[in-house]
Amino acid sequence: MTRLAVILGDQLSLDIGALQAIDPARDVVLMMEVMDEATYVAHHKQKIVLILSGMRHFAEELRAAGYTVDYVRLDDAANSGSFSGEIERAVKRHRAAGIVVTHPGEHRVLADLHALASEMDLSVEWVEDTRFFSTPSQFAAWAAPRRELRMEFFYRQMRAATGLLMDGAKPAGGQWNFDAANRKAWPRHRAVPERRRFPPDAITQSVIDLVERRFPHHFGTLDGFGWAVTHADAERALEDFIAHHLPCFGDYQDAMRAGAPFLHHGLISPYLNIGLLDPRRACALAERAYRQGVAPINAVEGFIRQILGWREYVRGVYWHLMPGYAEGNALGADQKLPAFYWDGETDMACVRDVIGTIRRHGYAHHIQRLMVTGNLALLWGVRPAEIEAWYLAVFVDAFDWVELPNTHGMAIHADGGVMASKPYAASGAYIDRMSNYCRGCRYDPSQRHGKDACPMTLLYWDFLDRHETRFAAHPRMKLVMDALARLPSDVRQAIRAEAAALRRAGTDRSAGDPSAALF
Ligand code: FAD
Ligand code: DLZ
Ligand code: SF4
Repeated sequence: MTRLAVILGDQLSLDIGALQAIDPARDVVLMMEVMDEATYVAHHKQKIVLILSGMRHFAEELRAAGYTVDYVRLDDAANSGSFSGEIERAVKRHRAAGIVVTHPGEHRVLADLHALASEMDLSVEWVEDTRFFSTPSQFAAWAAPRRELRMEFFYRQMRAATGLLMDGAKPAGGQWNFDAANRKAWPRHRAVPERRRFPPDAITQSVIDLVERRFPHHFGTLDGFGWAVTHADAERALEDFIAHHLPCFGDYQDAMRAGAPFLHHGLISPYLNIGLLDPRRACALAERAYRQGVAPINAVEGFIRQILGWREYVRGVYWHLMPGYAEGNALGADQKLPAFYWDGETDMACVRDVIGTIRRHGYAHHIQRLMVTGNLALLWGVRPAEIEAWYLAVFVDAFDWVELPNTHGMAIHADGGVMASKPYAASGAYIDRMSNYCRGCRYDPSQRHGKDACPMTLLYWDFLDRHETRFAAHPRMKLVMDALARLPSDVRQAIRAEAAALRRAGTDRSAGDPSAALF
C-alpha cells in the first residue's frame, strides 16, 4: 500500500531522510501550504514568499526526479489550514498505510504530529534529519556529564570528529579559534560591496501576489525581494560569497555600518535552514579556499565555527532542553515589547537602521541581532515570549530550533547562563566602537543620564543596578559592578527614574504590531 512522505517547508532537499525511506514507484510525496504555518506568528512577508516559492520550485524538482507529488496550495478551496488537517485528508485520499516524516525542526510541530498519529491511530516512520553534522542524541551524550554547555568545547569536538580544518590531530593554523582577530570596525572610507540578489521568476512573482493579497498586514515589504528560492541559485549565492566575501568575512564579522546591512556576511542562513544549501558543502568550499591560499585562516575558521560550531550547538541545546527551555525567565523580565520594534520610529539611530533593514530584507547580521535589538531587549527587560515571537516573525531564516536558543539564551540571558556565562550586556560605547551609527544620532553614547544620554548607556547602568545582587560576585563582571558601586547615589537615582520614563514612553505608543493579538 501507498505511504506518504511528508515534506515540510524547511525540508526542501533531495537528500532529506523521508525521501530516502520511500519507494518513488509506489509512494507519494505530500507538500502542504497551510495558513497555520504563516500565522502562528505573523511572519515577515518575505519569509512566507521564500518558503512557499521554495516549496513550489522544489515540487517541480521532485516531479522531474520521478516522484509523485501531491501538492496542496494555500488557495485550494478544501484546504483545512493545518498540517494535521491536510495529512488526515491526504491519508484518506490515497488510502495510505502510513506516513514517513523527517524529524521536524520545531517542537510545536513535533507535538502536533504525535497528537495526530495517536488520534488517527496512524503509522508514522520517523526519520533522522541528516542535514546536520551531529544528531540530538550525540549532543545529549556530550552534554550529559557537563555542568556547563560551552559552545567552544562542543565545537572542538566537532572539528576533530569531522576533520574539518584539521591538520591531523591539530587545528589548522595552530589555534582552534581566531575570534580575537575578527573584531575590526568598518574603515570610514572603505567601499561597501555589492551583493548578488535574485530577481523573482514567474513562480515567485505569483507567490508575491498571493502574499500581498492574503497577508497585507504582516511586517515587512516585498519590494526588491531578492532571496534565492532554488538549489541552483542558492549554490550561486554560496559560490559568490566564497569567491568575493569570505576573504574579508573574519575581519569585519562584528562591524556595523549605517545603510549597509550585508557587508561581507554569508547571507546563506535561509538556504541552509530550509534545505536549499548543504552545510557540509558550505564548510568544504570554505576550507578549500583556505587550502588554496584564497582566504585567510581567521576568515575561514570564523565562518566554519558559525556553521559547525554555533549552528550545531544551538540545535543541540534546543532538542536537549525543550520544551522546558522556553519557559525560563531568569532575570524576571516583565516589560512589553516597545512599539518601535515594529515601526522603527525612534531617535536611536542604531535601532532605526536595523529595524529598517529587517523591514526591507527580513535580515540583519549577527552583531545587529545580538548587540542592537537583542542587547536593547535585555537591558529594557522585555518579556522573553514577546521578544522571541518578534525574532521568529521578522527574520526570513527564523525557525524555533535556531531562533529560540539564540534569543532566549544568548541575547536576553533568560536561561540564567546555560549558554553564556554572563549576559551580553553593552552600553552605547560598544556600538560606537563597532559602527558609525552614533555619529548620526541625536544621543551621546558616553552620557549615562540627562537629556542627551544614549538610551543604551542609560539602560545598561539601570540593568546593572537592577541586577546588582545577582551579578555582584560574578568574576567576569567585577570591573563593571565595581564601577556601579562607585556611582554616587543621586546618579543612581537619576538613572532609575530616567530609565523608567524611557520604558513608559517606548511602550505607551500604540504602533502597528501585527503580533499584538498573541499576548
Ligand atoms: P554569517 O555571518 O555569514 O554566518 C554563516 C552561517 O553561520 C549563517 O548562515 C548561519 O547558518 C550560521 N550561524 C552564524 N551564527 C549562528 C548562530 N548564532 N546560531 C546558528 N547559526 C549561526 N540564525 C538563524 O539561522 N535563524 C534565526 O532565527 C536566528 N536568530 C537569531 C537571533 C538572535 C538574537 C541572534 C543573536 C542570532 C540569531 N541567528 C539566527 C544567528 C545569526 O545571527 C544568523 O544565522 C546570521 O546572522 C545569518 O546571516 P548570514 O547567513 O549572513 O550569517
Ligand atoms: C514558515 C512556513 C510557512 C510560512 N508556511 C509553510 C507552509 O505553508 N507549509 C509548510 O510545509 N511549511 C511552512 N513553513 C515552514 C514550517 O513552519 C516549518 O517547516 C515547520 O515549522 C517545521 O520546522
Ligand atoms: Fe545607538 Fe546610543 Fe549610538 Fe544613538 S548614541 S546610535 S542610541 S548607541
